[in-house]
Amino acid sequence: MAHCERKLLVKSGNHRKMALNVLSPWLAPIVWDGTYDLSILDKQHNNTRIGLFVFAVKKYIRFLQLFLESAERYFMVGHKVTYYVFTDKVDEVVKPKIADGRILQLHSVVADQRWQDVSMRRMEILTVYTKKHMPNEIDYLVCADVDMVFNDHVGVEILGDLVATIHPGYFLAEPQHFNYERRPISAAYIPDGEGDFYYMAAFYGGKVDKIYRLSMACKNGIIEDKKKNIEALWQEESHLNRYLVYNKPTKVLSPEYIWDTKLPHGEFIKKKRFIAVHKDHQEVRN
Ligand code: 48C
Repeated sequence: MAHCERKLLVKSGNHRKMALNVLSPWLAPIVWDGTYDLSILDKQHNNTRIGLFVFAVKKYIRFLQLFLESAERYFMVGHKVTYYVFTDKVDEVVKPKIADGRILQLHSVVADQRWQDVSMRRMEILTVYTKKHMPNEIDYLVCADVDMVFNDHVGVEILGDLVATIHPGYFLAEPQHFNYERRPISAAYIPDGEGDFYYMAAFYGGKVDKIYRLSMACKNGIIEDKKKNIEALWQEESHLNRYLVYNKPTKVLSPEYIWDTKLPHGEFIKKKRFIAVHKDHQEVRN
């Protein structure tokens, strides 16, 4: 959809529809199709090393093969990529053909009993790997959910110091309707009136050091809440949103970068680049 069409929609109605802009209020780019020249960006990044971090624990191992195969087809093609795959089932991983210049690292991780804890464990693992291993191996890190599939180009246009993706279910919503943690007792608390977008924890990234700081803050917030025997509304996604209110992303990705075909307003999303694999949540999480 051309930018001017989107701008017209922003004007209509009293809603801000901030997500349809191409710049955030703090002048961070909001990446929509047609707003960048990939040939220029690819030249700028011809030596850049990119990491893709993903958990595939317990039953979610079933999503890994398609995730990796689709990443080989659409994610940073032609660039240096290292996959950081964490699983409790290393011996069950089906390794797809990996192109030259790309590496698959398999790491073992404990399988927490609750799916919420598995999801939150990602932050703890990130604090370790962004501190110790990744600085010497990659320049930028992208963190993704595994029950997703790449469906169109995802390239160096997403790279930046600190990058987050607008949640496809909330890109036309007003901040008071965002799914923020609203209990002041939680470390993920965001007061009414604060916050710009509702970001989804299924696709975010940045420079390795920036992800170290983000993951440390989220891990500490999760621990603080656990000590009070509470858990944020959407686990580490709540803590991610809290962090990004006070540490604004330097680049924001449109819902082209996290889509779900079950959601409304798909007409705004000309390229559905990374889409949710439909599953029986009840079955796959227990
Ligand atoms: O790998 C697992 N195994 C689990 O049992 C639960 C979660 N996870 C990881 O955490 C996967 O990478 C999931 O994509 C992620 C949490 N995200 C979701 O369950 C849905 N995408 C919301």
